[in-house]
Amino acid sequence: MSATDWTVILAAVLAIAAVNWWFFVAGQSPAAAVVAESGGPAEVVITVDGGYSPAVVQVRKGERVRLVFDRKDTSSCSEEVVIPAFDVRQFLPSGERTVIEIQPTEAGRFPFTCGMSMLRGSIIVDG
Ligand SMILES: [Cu+2]
Repeated sequence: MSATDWTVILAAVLAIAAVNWWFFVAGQSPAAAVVAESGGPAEVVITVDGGYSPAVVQVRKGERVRLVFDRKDTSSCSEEVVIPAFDVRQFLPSGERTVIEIQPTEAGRFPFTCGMSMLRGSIIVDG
C-alpha cells in the first residue's frame, strides 16, 4: 500500500475514534436537576426502561429535589428502586411516574439500583 492509502486509513480510524469518544463522554455526562418554573423543588426525570436514563443525575447539597422515575418497561427487574443513602425502597408502577423527593445533606456520589442491584445509577451531590 502507498503512503496515501495509509493516510486515508489513519484519517478514517481517527474519525471513528473521535465519534466514539464524543458519544462516550456525552453518555457519561450527568443530567442536572432543573428548578421548576413555578419555583418548586428542582426536578429531574429518570426514564426506567431496561436501565436508567440518565443514569447519573446531579443535584445540589441542601436543596430538595424531586426524582421523577418514569417507568416504561414491565420487567420485574425494574419494579423497585433502592437508594440506600436516603433510606428509599420504592415500588414503581409500570407506565407511571413515581416521585421520590430527597434533600441531600452531604456532598458525594450515592448509588441507586433496582431491587436486585442489577440496574444502576448514581446521584452526584455537589457541595
Ligand atoms: Cu433488577
